[in-house]
Amino acid sequence: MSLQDDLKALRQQALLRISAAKTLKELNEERVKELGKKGSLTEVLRGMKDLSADERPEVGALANEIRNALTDRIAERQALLEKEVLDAQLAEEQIDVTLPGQPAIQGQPHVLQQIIEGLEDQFMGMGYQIIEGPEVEQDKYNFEMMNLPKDHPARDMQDTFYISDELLMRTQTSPVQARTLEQHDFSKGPLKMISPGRVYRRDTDDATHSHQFHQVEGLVVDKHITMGDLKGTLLAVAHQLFGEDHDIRLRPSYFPFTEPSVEVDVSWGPVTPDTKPEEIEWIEVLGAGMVHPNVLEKAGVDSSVYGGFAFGLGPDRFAMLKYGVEDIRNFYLNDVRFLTQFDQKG
Ligand code: FA5
Repeated sequence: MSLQDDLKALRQQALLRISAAKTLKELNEERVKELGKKGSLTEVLRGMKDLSADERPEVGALANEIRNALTDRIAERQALLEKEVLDAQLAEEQIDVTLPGQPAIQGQPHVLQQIIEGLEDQFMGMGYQIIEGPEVEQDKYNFEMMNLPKDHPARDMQDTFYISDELLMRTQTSPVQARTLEQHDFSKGPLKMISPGRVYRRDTDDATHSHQFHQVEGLVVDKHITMGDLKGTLLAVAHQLFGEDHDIRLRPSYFPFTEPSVEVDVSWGPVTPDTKPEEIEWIEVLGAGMVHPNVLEKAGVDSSVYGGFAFGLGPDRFAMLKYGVEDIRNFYLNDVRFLTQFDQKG
C-alpha cells in the first residue's frame, strides 16, 4: 500500500472515531491520538523521508488536507458536545417562574414607637420642638438642676443605676429640661419642647414595672403660663391617644421640680355629660406640674419673669392602657406574634 493509501485510510478511521466521541474528554483524547506530536498522522508522515522529491509535494498536500479535515471535524464535534453539556445543565437548573414566591415579611414600627411618633406628630402640630438628650447622664442634670441636691430624700423615688459618683443612667427624661433651659434664648421667644427617650431605674421587673422604659417629657416656659394651659394640653394628649370622649383628672402630688405638682388620671371609658362621677374609672398615666422656680433659676432663667409647666408621661403604660396589655414585659420580648398585632395598617 502506498503512503497515500495509508493516509486516506487514516482519514476515514479518524473521522469515524471523532464522530463517535461521546464526551469532550473522549474528543480531546482522540485529538491527541490523531494530531498530537506522537499521533497517528505524524507517524504516517515519518514515511515521507523515503519518498522521491516528485511525490513529496503531493503527499504533503494530502497530509495538510487531512489535518484540516480532522481539525474541522473536531471543532464541529466539540461545538456539538459543548451544546449538549450546556443543554443538560440548563434543563437541570431550570427555574419554574410560575411557582408562587415566598412573601417578603414587611416590618413596622414597634408599638411603643408608634405611640411616641403619634405624640411627636401631635406636639409638632402645636408648635413644639423635639429635643433628645443622652441616656448616660450627669448627676447634675438628672438630679441637681432638677432641684434634687445630693442626699435629697426624693432621690429614693427613682432608684438609680450609677456609673460613677457623677455619672448615671438617666432615671427620667427631665434632665433634658435642664439642658434645654440652660441653652434657650428667651429673647427669641418661648420654649416649647418635648423629649422622648429611654430611661432606666433599678425597679424589679413585674407586670407594670420595667428596669428600662420610655418617657416623653414636655416643657413650656414663657410669661403668663398657667395651670389651665397644662390641663388643656394634657386633655389634648388624652384625646389623641384614647379618643375624644375620654376625660382627665388632676390630683395633687409631689415632684421636687414642680410646684404645685399633679398626678394625671385618664378615664378608662368614655365620659359624657350624663356619666355619674362615681361611675368613672380613673387610671394614672403621668406626672406634671408648674415648673419650680428653683429649676428655672439653676438654669439661669429669671423666675420672676418666666414660668411654665412640665409633664412626664410613660408611653409603655399608655400602650398597656390603650391596647389592654396586661404585662409590660411583652413590649421587650420581641415576640413577632405579639408585635404584629399592632400593625398600623390593620
Ligand atoms: C417622673 O419620672 C417625673 N420626671 C415626671 C414629671 C416630669 C413630673 C415633669 C413633673 C414634671 P414618675 O416617676 O412618676 O415621674 O414617672 C413618670 C411616668 O413614667 C409614670 O407615670 C409611669 O407612666 C412611668 N413609669 C415610672 N416608672 C416606671 C417603670 N418602672 N416602668 C414603666 N413605666 C414607668
